[in-house]
Amino acid sequence: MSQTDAVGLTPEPAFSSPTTQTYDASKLGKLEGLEAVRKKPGMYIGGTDERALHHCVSEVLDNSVDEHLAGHCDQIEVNIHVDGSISIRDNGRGIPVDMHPQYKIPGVEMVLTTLHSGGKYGQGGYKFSGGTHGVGAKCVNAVSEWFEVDVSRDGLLHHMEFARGKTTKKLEVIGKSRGTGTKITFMPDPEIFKETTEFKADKITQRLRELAFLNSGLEILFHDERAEAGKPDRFFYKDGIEEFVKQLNQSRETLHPRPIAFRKEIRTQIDDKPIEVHADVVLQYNDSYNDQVLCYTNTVHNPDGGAHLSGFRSALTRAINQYAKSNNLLKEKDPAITGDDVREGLTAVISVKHSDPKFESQTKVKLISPEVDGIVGSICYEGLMTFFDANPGVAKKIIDKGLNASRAREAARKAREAVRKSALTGGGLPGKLADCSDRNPENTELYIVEGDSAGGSAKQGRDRKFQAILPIRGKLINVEKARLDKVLQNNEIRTMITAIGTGIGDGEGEGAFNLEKLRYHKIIIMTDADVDGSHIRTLLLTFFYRQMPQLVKQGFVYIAQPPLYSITRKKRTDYVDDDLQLNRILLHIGTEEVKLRNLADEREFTPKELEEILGLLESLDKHATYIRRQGGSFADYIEQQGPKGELPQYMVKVREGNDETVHYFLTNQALEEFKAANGDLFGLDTELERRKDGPTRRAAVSDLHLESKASGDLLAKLAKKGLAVEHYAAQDKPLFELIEGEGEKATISPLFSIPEILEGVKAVGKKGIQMYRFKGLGEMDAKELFETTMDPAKRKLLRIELTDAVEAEEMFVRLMGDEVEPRRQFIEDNALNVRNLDV
Ligand code: 0RA
Repeated sequence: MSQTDAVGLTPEPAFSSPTTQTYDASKLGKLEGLEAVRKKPGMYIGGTDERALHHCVSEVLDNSVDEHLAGHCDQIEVNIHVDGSISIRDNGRGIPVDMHPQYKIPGVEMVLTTLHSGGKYGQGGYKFSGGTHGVGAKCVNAVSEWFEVDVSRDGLLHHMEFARGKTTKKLEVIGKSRGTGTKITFMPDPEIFKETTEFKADKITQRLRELAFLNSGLEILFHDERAEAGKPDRFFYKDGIEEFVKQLNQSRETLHPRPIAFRKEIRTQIDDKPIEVHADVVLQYNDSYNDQVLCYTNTVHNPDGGAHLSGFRSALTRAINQYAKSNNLLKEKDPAITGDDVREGLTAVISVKHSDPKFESQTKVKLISPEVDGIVGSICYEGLMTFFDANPGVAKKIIDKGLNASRAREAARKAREAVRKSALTGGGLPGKLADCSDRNPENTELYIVEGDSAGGSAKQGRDRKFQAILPIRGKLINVEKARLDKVLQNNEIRTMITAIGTGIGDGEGEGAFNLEKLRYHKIIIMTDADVDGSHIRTLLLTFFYRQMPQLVKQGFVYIAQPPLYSITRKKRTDYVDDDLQLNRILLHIGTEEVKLRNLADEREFTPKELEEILGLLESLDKHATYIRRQGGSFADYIEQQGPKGELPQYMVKVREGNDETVHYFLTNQALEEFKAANGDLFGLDTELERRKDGPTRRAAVSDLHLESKASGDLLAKLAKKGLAVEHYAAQDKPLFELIEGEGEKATISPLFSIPEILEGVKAVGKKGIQMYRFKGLGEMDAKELFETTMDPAKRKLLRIELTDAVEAEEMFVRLMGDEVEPRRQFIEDNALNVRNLDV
């Protein structure tokens, strides 16, 4: 048993090698193909929506993390590429590349294409495994348009390619390698992910940060190559979940500066089967009124808790009451401190690593291994008692907080009762509410609108059959900083609770939350697109999250999305949501206004051809931007085309003092030769190593094989349409003419290069329109407000999804807490909020 103070905790040791396990033929079932995964993606990756898309990244990551847990990997690097694909690289042992004795295919092919479980190459030998026993990567392969793997092993770099789960390029050695590791790159298949195939950087960094917290000593790098160039994000926490707890509490005042940490490793037997359990618990009290306890098993989050949570909770209650009693800190008349009371203001993370964990369901939301309750319970009880004895000042603070909580709980119960009574006796619904006529909650929606003037427009414009309007005024009370009894005295809050109908809180009995009484199945927050609006929206969300969490978790809460711009052209008005859409519309309008003539053959492109060309140029532009950001020039890059039209796969930037030269290489072999001839420059072929300082003459290698393939395809398509590759760079004589207008009045602009086509058309699009940027809801009249934001046929509602407790906590605490700097930083980091900032 080691109970350590936060500062003294040593980094987690790498776990020993996998338990040895003998593999024999009997363990190998029939080889099954991956068609099953494509037919039933729900069964294997949990669906086909955005969540499932990101789940794929987690699946591949889990394999790398398993390598770390087995003690073979301390670095993982994740890159989102400009074409929308993603790669995950680790420095583990590398997937085996030798031939399987029975099936006569390489291990890596077996691991990535066949659904057998366990056995040789099946990763059945891991002591702790977060992944679904290695089925992860093959399922991802099955749902990828293409999938590539690079394995460094035995001094060689091996490469293989797949498409939709089928091998398209057999295993081959494409170069030499130092060290070992695996890199998997995949492009999600739009045939499977019909909603979206676009990776969200914040969803991914969230998981990466969490993994880094849960695996102290593991360094994780992340780079979104689609965004502005810059340093990769680095996640590395020497002190693991202790730093996690500190971060969760970073915007709060804490009761004691150092988190309290316990850890223990246990080997025991269950039904004659040896098991190994490592338990890690860190906790720290803050001055808020909410608790946050996060539970993990083998680095997988268990939102419904389970055995570890119950062991922890009862130990905490027991230890606090025991210490209070034996030190005479409880008075005669004081009520016992309950479990709810000791959790007020508590932040904790429990991380269990278990060699054979049992979960309630496939989704792993709840751990049910019974022995964990006792293991976690005993280390927490003993640890806390030792800590309290050594730190009586902190112990007193914690107990006082518990006593206060217990008194406040009684006050809140009375306040809640009062709200319920006034709702019943006060004639029912609040006067400010304009209710709808339909009484079936499934059909109806409640708009909570900021300000009386927008409220007025909404009342006028709404469809009164199913749309109810509740205007709220001014600043709401900040529920993050006030105790429940105070919150419930606030008028806006009481009105809202009455209108919604469910009551609040998580207790039982009368007045407590009851979902069946929900009066509208859509609760829609509609605020201005400015700082105040975003603040009010966050206050409302915080209130719902704290007091009606089921409402949020079950997806009844929405945010209205008023348009950002209106565009008027030829008397017709369109509404535009964001800058991306604006760009698309400008291009579209431009295409309608111009013709493009190819001077090589004097032929005019048809409008359809022009539209296709612009689409190709937009895609190409992404790759060009990427290469530019890496320090190259796209025109130079294209000029280095090989004899069969192939484009370079590598770029090397050499810097000597202030001089910089850029070299392009068609193949890995050509790169290797250059490396051999310039030995002093190298040892720098990964992003990780590139950042280290080197000799005065330095080189940076960029892997462009994705750009090479994608740009090559795009250029070939453009060439088919008569746009020659050589004309990407500016020429002396004009290549094309952009013609605006008809006959006499037509204006003709000469274009000297291919990229000018895109710019030219966009500029024309801008000319013919009037653009207006909305600032507040009040700027729209009743009809406009209904058409753009409330009409179910046209509006876009953003449903609030709370899949991740950490994310929610972080958002609410940062936005609502006292400290200004984290709030400012958070708003800057979050596109969602930036979109609503009035700039
Ligand atoms: C099967 C067996 C071994 C390692 C792996 C798979 C492995 C898979 C992935 C996926 C991503 N990174 C990975 N790293 C390793 C054991 C290899 C051995 O015993 O050398």
